[in-house]
Amino acid sequence: MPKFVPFEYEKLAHDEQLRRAQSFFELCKRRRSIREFSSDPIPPEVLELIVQTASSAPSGANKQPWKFIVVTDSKLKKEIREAAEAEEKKNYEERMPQEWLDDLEPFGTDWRKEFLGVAPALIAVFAVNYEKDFDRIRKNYYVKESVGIAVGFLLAAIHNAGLVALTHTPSPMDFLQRILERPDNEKPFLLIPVGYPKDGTKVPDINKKSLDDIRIWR
Ligand code: IYR
Repeated sequence: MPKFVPFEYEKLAHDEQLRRAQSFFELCKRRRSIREFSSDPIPPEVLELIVQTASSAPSGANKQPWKFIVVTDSKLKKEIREAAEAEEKKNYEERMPQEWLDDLEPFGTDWRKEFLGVAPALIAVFAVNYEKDFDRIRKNYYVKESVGIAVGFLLAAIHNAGLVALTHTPSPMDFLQRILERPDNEKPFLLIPVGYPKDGTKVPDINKKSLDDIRIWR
């Protein structure tokens, strides 16, 4: 028999519901991906709460198939930066087709990833594909979906705490497995530098799609 406990819930009045929905939207729409960081440190207890928030996300069979490696050590950050730049140099100079390079033009990105050395924390998110329970292998379910949702929570928590981040996807990411000494059942998912924006940093002049472009009522 599954064990169930009472669900604590208080229904909001309509005006309060609307006010909260509006203010969360106002908060979220101010979030931007940032590529230039200051090196100001983040209080560790803030980072811990952000990671705990991410881990409150729903996941397939509640397996919570994620690991968050919070890197603040300068030597490790430098090692990660150098490995990421080596891969990205090959991407930008040899592996990416012209269409992709053209699509990235508005963002002004290139193979240089200075932010990986400067940001006070890098959160390397790993997807845990299965768990080893002594000799037994225990499956996780909907791993990519689950970790994607958790990263959404993570980004919202970072933004809510007045910090900025970049959802970075160095590719391929095998170097993170080696440098961060993660076991075979964990695979790198995203690398997220977190911190404060460098004074005077600018962001690309881009917009989100309008509601009419993305929502269909039926
Ligand atoms: N991972 C590369 C390229 C890149 C790809 C996409 I799609 C972006 O939105 C941004 C960058 C890099 O980090 O430069």
